[in-house]
Amino acid sequence: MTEVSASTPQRFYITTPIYYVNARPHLGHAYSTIVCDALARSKRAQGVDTWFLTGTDEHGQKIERSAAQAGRTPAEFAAAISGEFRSLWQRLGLSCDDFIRTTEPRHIRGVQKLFSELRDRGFIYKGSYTGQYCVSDELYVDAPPGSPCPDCGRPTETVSEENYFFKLSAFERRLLEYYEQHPEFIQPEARRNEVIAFVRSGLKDLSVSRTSFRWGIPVPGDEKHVIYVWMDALANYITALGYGSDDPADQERFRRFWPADIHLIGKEISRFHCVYWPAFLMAAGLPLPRAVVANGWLLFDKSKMSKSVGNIVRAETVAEVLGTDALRYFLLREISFGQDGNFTFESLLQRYNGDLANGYGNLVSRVVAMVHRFFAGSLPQTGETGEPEQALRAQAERVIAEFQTQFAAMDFSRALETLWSLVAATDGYLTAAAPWKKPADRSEAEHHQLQARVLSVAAEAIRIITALAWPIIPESASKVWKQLGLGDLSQAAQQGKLQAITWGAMQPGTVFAEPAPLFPRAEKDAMERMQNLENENNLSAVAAVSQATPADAAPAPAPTVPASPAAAGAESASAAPAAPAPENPKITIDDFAKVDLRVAQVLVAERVPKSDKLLRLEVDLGYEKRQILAGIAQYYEPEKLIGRKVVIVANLAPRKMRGLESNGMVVAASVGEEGSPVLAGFLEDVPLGARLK
Ligand code: ME8
Repeated sequence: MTEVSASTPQRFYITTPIYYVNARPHLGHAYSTIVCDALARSKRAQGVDTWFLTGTDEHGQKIERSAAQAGRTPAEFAAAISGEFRSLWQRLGLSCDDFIRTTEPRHIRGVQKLFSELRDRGFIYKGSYTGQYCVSDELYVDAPPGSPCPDCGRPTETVSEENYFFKLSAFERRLLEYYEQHPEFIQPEARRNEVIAFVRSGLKDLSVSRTSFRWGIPVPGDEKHVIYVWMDALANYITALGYGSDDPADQERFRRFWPADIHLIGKEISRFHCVYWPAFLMAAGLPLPRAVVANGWLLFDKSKMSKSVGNIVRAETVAEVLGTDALRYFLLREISFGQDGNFTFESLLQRYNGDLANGYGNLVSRVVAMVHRFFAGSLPQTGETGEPEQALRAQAERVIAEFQTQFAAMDFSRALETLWSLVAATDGYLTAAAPWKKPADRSEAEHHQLQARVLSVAAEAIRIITALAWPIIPESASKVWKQLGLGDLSQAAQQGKLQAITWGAMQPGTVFAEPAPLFPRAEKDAMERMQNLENENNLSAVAAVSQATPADAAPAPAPTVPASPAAAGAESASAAPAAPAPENPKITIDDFAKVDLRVAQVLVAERVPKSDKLLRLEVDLGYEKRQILAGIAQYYEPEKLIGRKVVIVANLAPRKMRGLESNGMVVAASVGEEGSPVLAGFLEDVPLGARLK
């Protein structure tokens, strides 16, 4: 990537995509947000006035439908999931300066102003649209009826509506010129080429309003229309700063930080950010962002980690078992930024144990322990140095320069590889000098001198590694800084006190704090614990989404109900029916026949130790007995289930939870606001093993 240098070295504005609230956050969302957090921290550490924005994208047909499926109003549903994003970012210690929700009045006001501005300037006109629309991607698709969406492959729907159109076609040439003159605008190169090819193939005017549903921001003055969700969403980057506000403080923030330095996004939304967004801004007469940088996809089991594929891993799981820094380090070190990368629990543990526990963590604890043991915790004078010390210093100076260049170019994996070469070199230096053992032919005084030299030099190298690693592993780096007797690293970094990292700043006499564990070695059970947490979560995910109430959500900075009467009307008009109609795509009888549903009788039912959700059942199918784990412990007393006939999915692949294998799944209706499970049963007597078809 090309380093994005800010318009003035004094300020830096970075944004994540705002995430849809149709599903709960997973590692893919955490990845983009962690990358932004690391960049924002690094800028702040250099003394740059930094603004880091994230948030949630809450309008549109997709959210309206997800809410209906969960039996909630869109406003309630959006508040609950948005709250989950916000509290996860807090739990992961992400340093965002603002979190915008598109249902906030400040955003609604700004979007309406942008729409009016574009209409007043003659770039929006009324027409009608008949064509295909993909609800999942909220994308107009230029293809005949019945065509699948070219992006996600799902069926498109035919819409025929009176719409407002944006004159996108008028910007074709200007966009191409802009890409030409600003090669750093779209990164990496592969995305740039795709976008240029798309624009060269010709741009049609874009429909920017919808009339067939209500969950959106009303078009000012024509409120049967809601504004197209992508125009609504993209505008967050300016409305969060204060665009559309009369408050002088907001106007000042907007002047200070716009245009953005980096819009960080996932590669699948490049077109929206690199074509539509700059065209809207050009039409509104606003400056364009300096760079749109796309991360690749995090893959799990070989496909893009996503809720709809059902292959997600949650950031909370990794954070709970290995800590947030382990997650941050892994994502930035393992994935070559800009490309797709695999997530596996095996590689996570390998990196954790290899680089963090045995590498950096072990180095720090050895040096800190020896300073306590041999010098009562007070850093000794270095004294005279020789060739090994000079070599280590030269390497440290090389690493500082290379790391900073690679990090600024967003080549995080190489930057960390470079930095960890200094961990290895310091380790090697320590091992070669072996300050912990005195050879018989060395005098006490000479040995003491060697210990002083080696430990003070190693401590200096650790200081440098730690200062550079802070944006990536802030929690652990802060702990190390304290152990080195240097005080509060986060504060120092946030105040821009790490601007020049040079060799030789450790002062003799500095009093070290007590050693504290950094990265305890992860044993075999760590993997199982993570897998168990994921499996249990999958079991309870559906119920939890429908159980979550706005009260669970972290408080939003502003009220969540739309401010304008029209928007409030839209909200009540879209209140969900009690039993929402299913809207899954149709399947054939052959598809259904693949599911082997059978009658079984519960022989044993008991709680699974240390789990408040799981029951362990032994069931009899007539032709065999088997063990099934069911996430119903909060709803059924185990004793009352014994002898009961239930329906099970008999051909579900076995999986392990809490170390126990589950062979099948018990079928239940998900009922009411709570999504409580109610087990399927029969009025007539049925033999065990009978198939449901
Ligand atoms: O697209 N690998 O929201 P979204 C890497 N609301 N990154 C991933 C990922 C994965 N497997 N899965 C998700 C939207 N992401 C719109 C954006 S912006 C004005 C509106 C990250 O909830 C990645 O950054 O589908 C991706 O672009 C974003 O989450 C998509 O989040």
